[in-house]
Amino acid sequence: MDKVENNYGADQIQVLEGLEAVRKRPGMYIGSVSARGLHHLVYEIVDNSVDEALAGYCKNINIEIEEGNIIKVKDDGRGVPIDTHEKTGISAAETVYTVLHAGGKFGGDSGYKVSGGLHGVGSSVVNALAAWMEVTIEREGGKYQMRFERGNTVQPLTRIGESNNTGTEVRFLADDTIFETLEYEKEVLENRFREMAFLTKGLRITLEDQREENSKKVEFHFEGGLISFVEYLNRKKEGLHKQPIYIEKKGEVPVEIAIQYTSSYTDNMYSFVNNINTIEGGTHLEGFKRSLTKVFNDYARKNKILKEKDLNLQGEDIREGITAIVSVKVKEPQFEGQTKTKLGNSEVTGIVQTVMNEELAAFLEENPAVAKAILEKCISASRAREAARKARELVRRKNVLENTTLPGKLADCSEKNADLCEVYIVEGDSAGGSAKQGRDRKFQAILPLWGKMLNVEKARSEKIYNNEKLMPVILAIGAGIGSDFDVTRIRYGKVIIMADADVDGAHIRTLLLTFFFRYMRPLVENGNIYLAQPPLYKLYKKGMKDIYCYSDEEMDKKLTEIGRDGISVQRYKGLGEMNPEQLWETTMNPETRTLVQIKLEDAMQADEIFTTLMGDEIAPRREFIEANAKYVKNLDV
Ligand code: TSJ
Repeated sequence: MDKVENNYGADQIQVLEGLEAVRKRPGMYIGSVSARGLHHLVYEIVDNSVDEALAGYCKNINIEIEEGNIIKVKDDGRGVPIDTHEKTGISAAETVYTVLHAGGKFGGDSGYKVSGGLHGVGSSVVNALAAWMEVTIEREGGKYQMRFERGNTVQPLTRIGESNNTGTEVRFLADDTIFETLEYEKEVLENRFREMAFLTKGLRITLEDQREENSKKVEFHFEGGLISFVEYLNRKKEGLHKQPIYIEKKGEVPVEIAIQYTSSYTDNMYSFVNNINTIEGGTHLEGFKRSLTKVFNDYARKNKILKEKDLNLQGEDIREGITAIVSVKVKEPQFEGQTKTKLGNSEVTGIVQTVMNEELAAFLEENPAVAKAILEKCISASRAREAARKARELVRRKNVLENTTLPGKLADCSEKNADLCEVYIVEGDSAGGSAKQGRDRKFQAILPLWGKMLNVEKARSEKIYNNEKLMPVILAIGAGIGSDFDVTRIRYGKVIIMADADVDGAHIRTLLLTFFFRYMRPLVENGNIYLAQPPLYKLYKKGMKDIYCYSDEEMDKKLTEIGRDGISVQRYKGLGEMNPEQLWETTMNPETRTLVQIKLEDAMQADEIFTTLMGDEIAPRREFIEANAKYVKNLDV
């Protein structure tokens, strides 16, 4: 705190200017003022309690969404220090809420703060963006309270009673003049708190949504920590071994890892640094992957599972079907990458590698049956990869011979700059025909799909390369597939899935999205995938321009506006019912259409959605397809 000036007045002015900047440009501090930014406020506050738990002083965190979207967070930690700063005359507690980035400057922390980390912008930012905030601290035999409005202190820290407990409680209402919405989504918060609880073994987090009638408290508390986490992620999959492999090493850089293989064909790895999800991976994940490959190959050779003449298993073979969590704690994490979610500290690679080399090798020695089950799968993955490579070569050679790289049914566009081009993937020949006639052939290409769609969730990659329905999609996009996929080579900036607004259409959409997610992930991450939104209804009347409605609500609204007199309603059952001009006007014309962009920022949720949608269990899938609107929303969050 040595930069605080001796002059109380001047310092206060500086404080207010700081928070005013936050209110002027909130996006700079919390990313956005959408629902996402709103939820960030809660994370920001809860992270402080989690820090207190990491420091070993807090066991319970209780969160409530009160009526009117007021958030309450209460922990049983030591309570924010209340002593008055001798120079400023302001309590330490008040400083936390009113000085930008003041959090973490107090002593006695765990050293691995979540807050002050990636999204740790400090509680003062939340305060600045709250219509009001009320803080209650129990500490040193007393109960203290203070209150702020839009970041300004309206009641400084005051002793309001006695208490034998310790802890911190914060209640706040986000400022509706800043945020687009104040409506919290319970599931979004739940997912976050569940993850927090998995990552902090023993911590008990509860959430109660009092906006609901008969609201119930949900509790997240996992004595198994990361072991519980992988069991949870695999709960709809079939494990190759019962107990997850668990590795933990305390030290300068504490490392915690849990692994469980499943019978699925994809890998599912998540990494964390100081409890922050490193979506782009980084040095810790690199160390993990290197060691995984080495240890399994060494074990397989030593135990003659791989013969001398055999090639080594490759990393991707050894990761097929794996679910793994890698969690490290780093004192001064460097975050890199596009979204600043990639760990850059180079020393961490070696540390994770060493821990894994020792502990995983020891585990395999002690559990030969598990080692054998996993290696059998790796070997068949390796064979499948080899078969896929041959199939791919075949495709390449065929293309060279026939001198055509594009599928026959593709109606390509004339524009050559991929950024300006779009391809509509259309189910069914009749809709494909209308789309071909209705499009603007300068920049819009049409690819009609036919044949049996393959469920990629249940098939290994070699089948994908030979599938008659997916092959045209791969060729049209023109950027390869799987580990070969190169997003810089895509032939269209927008890949638009156009399917009917019914259950079959939902099925096709899901299959294609799953395929893109599993085999062309960068396309999804880049935001190149869109869903076309065909209208559900047409309202028409003599002498009136046709009105198209894209939802029931929109139709109700329009009917109220224009009155029902003499209006006829046509319900579109499929794209095929529209003529080319209508299809252009309602669904394809960039001036008038609506596109839903698919964005997958939460890979974990996406994996679960696709496992549910495409896996073997039928009941959850039916529920999911019935709740189709919600599913698009989930993908969209
Ligand atoms: F964000 C926040 F400041 F608003 C906030 C902080 C919100 C909530 C719900 C909890 C907390 C918080 C802070 N809980 N526990 C703490 N602990 C400390 O700030 C603390 C306590 C004692 C000592 C010490 O050295 O004695 C040090 C610290 C940092």
